[in-house]
Amino acid sequence: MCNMKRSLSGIKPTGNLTLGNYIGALRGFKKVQEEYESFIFVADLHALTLPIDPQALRSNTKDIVAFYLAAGLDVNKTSIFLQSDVPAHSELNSILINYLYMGELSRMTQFKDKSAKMNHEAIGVGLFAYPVLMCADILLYQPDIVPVGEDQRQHVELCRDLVHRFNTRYSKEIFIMPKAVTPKVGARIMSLSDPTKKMSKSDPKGDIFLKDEPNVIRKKIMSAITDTGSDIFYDPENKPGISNLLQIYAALSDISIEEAQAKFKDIHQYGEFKKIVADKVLEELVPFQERYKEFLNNKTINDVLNAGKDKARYFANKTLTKVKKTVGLYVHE
Ligand code: AQP
Repeated sequence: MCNMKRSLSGIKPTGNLTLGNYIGALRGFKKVQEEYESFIFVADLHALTLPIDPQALRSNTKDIVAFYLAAGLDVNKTSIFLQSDVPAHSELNSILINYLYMGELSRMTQFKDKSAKMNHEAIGVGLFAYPVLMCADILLYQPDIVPVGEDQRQHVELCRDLVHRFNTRYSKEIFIMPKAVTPKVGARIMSLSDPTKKMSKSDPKGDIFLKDEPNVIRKKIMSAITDTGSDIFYDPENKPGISNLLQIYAALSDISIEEAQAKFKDIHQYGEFKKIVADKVLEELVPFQERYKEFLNNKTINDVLNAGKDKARYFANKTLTKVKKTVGLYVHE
């Protein structure tokens, strides 16, 4: 058995993946698998928390697997699987839902943001309880780290509270304490049309989609909202648009914001700056898109998912059994 530390993360197939998903999550998964035994899943059950067309859900799911492979996930290092292929996620969810509180769940930013746009009477229970399922997703694999973008940090913090509560209640280390790991640069990519808002696949205004044609990506960057000045420096409060583009450039160049800023100190035209940012985005995304198309059209996806499912079920069932015994459920052969 492998003694490496473990990592777990996932993406929900609610729409076309964005540059935010790429920089905040996907891009980091490849690095993580070099140091951690890695589990990466498609959070398809989470996608049901808001109404979604079944056909779109299926094709988004396949897309994400192809994106994982295109991002360089190696099936010998990372188990890639579907959440719905591992029944233990739903089973652990049924247990953990009794260990989290209404007050905690109602304070989650994602729930508040998404439900604010809805008629109170029609807010789905699944949307409210989303973080419980996310706790189950994480804890089944006993990961040391959970690589996510900044918006998911709060859910991982809630999971940490749950681990503390659960382990204390049963006076045993049933769950290992997971830690959210966000990228140093690019943990919250903002919308290009409103850089005070997160770039989000379910609110697609101002998004760069990973499937956008290169000319569309360039056009979107060239018309990104900025302020009226002409100097390039990082000031998210007063220059959110320029700061967002700097962040994108720095993240894709694997340099700090300060280094990116220094690079542009002699440029005093936003147009010239945007062109360099667009070149950088395309340099990264064009080969990525080619690999994605190859994976989407060959037959490896099902094999990858079958192998991932077997490994995930093995680990998940071990944890589930341990939890069932701990809480007093009668486990028998
Ligand atoms: N704008 C972003 N910047 C950096 N990271 C981001 N992530 C999402 N948006 C950004 C990270 O991508 C991973 C997958 O996210 P998810 O699909 O689980 O859902 P989410 O966090 O709610 O992301 P979206 O794109 O906004 O989805 P919808 O619109 O469906 O709710 C996570 O690690 C997330 O932090």
